[in-house]
Amino acid sequence: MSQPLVGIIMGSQSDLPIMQEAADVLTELGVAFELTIVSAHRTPERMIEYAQSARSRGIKTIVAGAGGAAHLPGMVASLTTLPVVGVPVKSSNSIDGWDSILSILQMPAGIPVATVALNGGRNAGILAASIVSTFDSSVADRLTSFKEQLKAKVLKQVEDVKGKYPSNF
Ligand code: RP5
Repeated sequence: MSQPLVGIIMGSQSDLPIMQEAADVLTELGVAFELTIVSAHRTPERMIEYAQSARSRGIKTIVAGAGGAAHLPGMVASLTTLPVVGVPVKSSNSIDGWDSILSILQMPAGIPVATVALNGGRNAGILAASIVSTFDSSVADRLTSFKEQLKAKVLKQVEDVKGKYPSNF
């Protein structure tokens, strides 16, 4: 197995369906990752150990997801100089998702967390791959074809609606 470059962590197994989307897109893009559960308030010592050891274990960026009063991404960012991508999760204990969004997004100046949309596991994985692409050109090449596929999909939609609706473009 190749050395994981992205560390995916989450506060609970209940976050897994969302965080699995980060894992899936990293697999599609050929980026090695590790995935585990680290809870900021239930396993604080484990969180400190994870964040402080990540760089020396070869991890280049951490994708951290949590719901409710979601302190995991910010706390991990405070404990490492690696870039941290935060995923607000709309969990069972979440009011409506805003609690998680604001807890992760509104970090005070000095400790940034690159926050994606609510339940944005897939975008978090793509962002992590982009970070890896800054030093791995094969990942950059795969991201280029990934974006080409997105473009081709939309151009196909343009053809699909052409003729059915008026458009001068
Ligand atoms: C957070 O509380 C977790 O990240 C999860 O989103 C939420 C609910 O956790 P469980 O009660 O499902 O373990 O800490």
